[in-house]
Amino acid sequence: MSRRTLVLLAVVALAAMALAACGGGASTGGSSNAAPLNVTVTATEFKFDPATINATAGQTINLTVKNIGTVQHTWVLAAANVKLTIDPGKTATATFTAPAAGTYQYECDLPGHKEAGMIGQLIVK
Ligand SMILES: [Cu+2]
Repeated sequence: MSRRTLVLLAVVALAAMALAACGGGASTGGSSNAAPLNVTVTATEFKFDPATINATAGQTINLTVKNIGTVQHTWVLAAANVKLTIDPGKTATATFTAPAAGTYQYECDLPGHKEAGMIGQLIVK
């Protein structure tokens, strides 16, 4: 084996290692690389539609809540520290980051509303 061949082999080996390192770095991005989730929830007496939102841990959620009912409602997700208060006929928005994997309840926290059915769940995977 000539000296030139050995040098060539060394260069090829180094290039392969560099590629492997790059590949490893790119794969650590994980779930936070998910595209933002745009979701619109309507609030009426007394429910949210949809009552289930699916997201990925670390995902940015652009939430719009439309109150198409006749009284004021709120949309509260304690796990992400989000609270919106929406007057009838109005729309409110919030942008937040999906928490770690799990199932989290959101609700309208006005007296009696949650009990009447104004709850939903954020399912994070
Ligand atoms: Cu309500």
